[in-house]
Amino acid sequence: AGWLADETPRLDSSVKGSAFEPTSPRATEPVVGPERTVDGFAKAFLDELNFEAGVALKRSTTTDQYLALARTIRGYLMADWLRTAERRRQNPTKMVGYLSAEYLLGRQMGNSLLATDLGDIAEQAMTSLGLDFNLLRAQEIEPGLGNGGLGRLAACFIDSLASMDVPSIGYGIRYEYGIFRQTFEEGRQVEVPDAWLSLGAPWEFPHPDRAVQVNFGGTTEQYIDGDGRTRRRWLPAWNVQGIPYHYMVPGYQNGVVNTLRLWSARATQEFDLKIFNSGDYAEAVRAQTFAENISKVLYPEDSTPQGRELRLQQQYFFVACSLKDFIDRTLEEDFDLTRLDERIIFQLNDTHPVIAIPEMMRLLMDEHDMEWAAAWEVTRKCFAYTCHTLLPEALEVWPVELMTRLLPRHMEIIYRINEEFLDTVREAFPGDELRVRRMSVIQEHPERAVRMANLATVAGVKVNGVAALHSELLRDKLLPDFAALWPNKFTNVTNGVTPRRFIRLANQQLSTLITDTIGPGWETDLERLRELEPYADDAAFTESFRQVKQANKDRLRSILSQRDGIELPEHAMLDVMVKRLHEYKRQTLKLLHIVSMYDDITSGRVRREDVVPRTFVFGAKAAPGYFMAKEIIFLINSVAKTIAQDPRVTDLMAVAFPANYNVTLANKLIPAADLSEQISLAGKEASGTGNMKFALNGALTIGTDDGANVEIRELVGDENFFLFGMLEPEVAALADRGYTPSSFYESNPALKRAIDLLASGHFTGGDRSLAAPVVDDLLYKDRFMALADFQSYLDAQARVDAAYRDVDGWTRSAVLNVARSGFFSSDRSMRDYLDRIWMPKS
Ligand code: GPV
Repeated sequence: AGWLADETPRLDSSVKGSAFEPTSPRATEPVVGPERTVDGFAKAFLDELNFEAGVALKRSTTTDQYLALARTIRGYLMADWLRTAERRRQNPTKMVGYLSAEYLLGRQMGNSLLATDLGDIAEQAMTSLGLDFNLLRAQEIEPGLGNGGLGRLAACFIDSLASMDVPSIGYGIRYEYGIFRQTFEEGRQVEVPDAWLSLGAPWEFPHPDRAVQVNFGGTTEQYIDGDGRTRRRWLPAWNVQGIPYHYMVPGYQNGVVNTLRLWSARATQEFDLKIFNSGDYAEAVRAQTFAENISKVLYPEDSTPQGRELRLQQQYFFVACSLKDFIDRTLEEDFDLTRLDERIIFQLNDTHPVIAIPEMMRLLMDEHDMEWAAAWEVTRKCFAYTCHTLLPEALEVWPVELMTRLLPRHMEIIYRINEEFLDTVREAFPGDELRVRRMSVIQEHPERAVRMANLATVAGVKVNGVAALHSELLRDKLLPDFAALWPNKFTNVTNGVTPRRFIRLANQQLSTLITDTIGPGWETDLERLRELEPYADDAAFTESFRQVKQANKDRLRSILSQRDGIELPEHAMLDVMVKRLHEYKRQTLKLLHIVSMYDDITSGRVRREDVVPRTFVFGAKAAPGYFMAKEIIFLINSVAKTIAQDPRVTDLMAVAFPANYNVTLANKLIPAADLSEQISLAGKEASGTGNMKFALNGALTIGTDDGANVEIRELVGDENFFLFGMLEPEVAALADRGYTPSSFYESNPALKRAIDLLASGHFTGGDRSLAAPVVDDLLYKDRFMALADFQSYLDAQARVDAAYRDVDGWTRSAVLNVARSGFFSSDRSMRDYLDRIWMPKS
């Protein structure tokens, strides 16, 4: 019987040594990957296919082959992964815990091949077996576990942390369905579930044996503990299990493989058994579904929180799993939890994981016996908060009623944190009760609710914005009261993007040209792109650079033809606007420019020979419940279709809106672009990261003085950037005066013509009502002042045309954009976080 008991898998990971592999001699024995030769690779592949999948090559499907290929590649990473984990365990130091509800990873295979430098070997091995390597690569459905910029930023950051060998771990949610797949029906967005796991999941490693329990609901009570102390405890009503799934995060050819740990919800066995034993089989299965709903689907709202109960359950679920996971790890080395800040700094990726703060307090006090003061002392050193927005409506608040029902113990803790905090405020600003109300973690109106950004700011060691302008506005406009109290808490870390995925992988030809010109190594030292500057005037180099751009355009044309049946002209300026559909990003301003150009040509206002031919490309998903965003998508598609069918303009303009813009498509689109559209209303886009990817791939930006555009322009130079629009203070002043969009319409003939043409039904089959929602909003609301910036935008577009006609001048500017954008590597962002927030040399 004893023997049997030992064989029973332990589900409680608080049992010492079970949460992580024991450091027995066995764990340090060398792990040897397959041989790095074509034959070695082919043999490993066949082993996967034959012995793991149980399929003969001759009978295998493309899916079988893709899965075997993926498993073969990950086999080469395994030794490095185990070695990295062991090295970190042997030498425990302070780690970075990145807490993010989203990781927009993109395809894994290309990145793994690049990290291991196995691309050529793998390709030759597949060819030797008679298989089409590129067809197999195309099988992968990208893990779309994020909405847009925020999720993709998290993916870039963990790539950089691995490439820089920073001890770190990413924590998040393994959504069974990621961001929806977008299709168009009659020009309108239709959402299809993203069943990304349906073909098998070769990149993940489930560890059901390391499940963690997460509690919800119930009540709290007072009790007297063994030492006669009065304490409080949580009596939860229900619970679920979190199952960790591990993903490899390979560094760039440096032998480091970090871990991304994503949690999946399951019903607890205890829960199950109780109901099963009661005989109610159907009820037991229902309970299981209920639990598994928690990690079922990614909420598709980007920057506009919906305040749904399941969303709060998701947030608490992954945060509770992650904190327990990490604390158990430190306990393994008998670590004193009052010094936890010497082992971890948790970075809060926006407010989504901020419930981690009261959860840490609860763990330390209720589960590890610490007193309030000691627990607070350490908790306030373990978190830092990144804010990613300036839109007040994007700041998460959770109703007290919901919080109390779902997390009653956390609500108590939040009240106490707030009480002590407000005492501090009153001490610093005696008699200023208005200020106290503004700063309180609890809002009273329109309903009592917890302001998550305030909670994060109270508890965090630092609060950072994501671009220089944003960090300033965050400090001075969004959280000025907090800045007055704690000026040193606020800092900036400008975002960045990983050059591995967004230059090396996306733009192989440019990468080769760069390496041929300045030598290798720039992929991990991106400031070295500066060495390209002298070549901006080198005829041979600029000719090659132009050829690379044209090759990328040709590739894009063939992809869009195959993928979407879109046929694009061969020679035209490629003008690209790809990002989530949001009114503040102003896709409608771009649309007004297109309609205006169309009107100029069809009315004969411009001579055809004076027109610079353009291809406009849009990529954008709208949140399924965002009415206006969906109307804008419909209108763009309507304009695209009308233009494609109008012989008066087809040789001069085309509009393409491929459905389902995602990381995979971004990698094909960005390297082909000539012009990058970054046209948000000044003061609304926190940073933008697409803007960086375009500049690094040699597109010129037309943009407002907003977010990271400001820094891009500063670096590449005014003469290599098309600036337009009001500056943020002008926007604020206009808003204060009172903005009436119709006055711009009345006084600007070009604007009036464009809007009238849109409104006329010309693009909507003669039906005016189909264009009305967008047109009326622009005329009577226009919250983001597209009409106010229209003329300035048109003028800037005229400058773009003139610049593009000068082929050499344009190429020079494009080269300088590449050469001067090295600052935007996410490696630099990670350096900044390390120096200013995570490991400051005090
Ligand atoms: I708040 N962002 C996002 O993608 N989702 C969100 O919920 C929020 C912000 C974006 C910002 O809009 C971008 O300006 C920024 O570049 C990006 O986060 C990364 O910081």
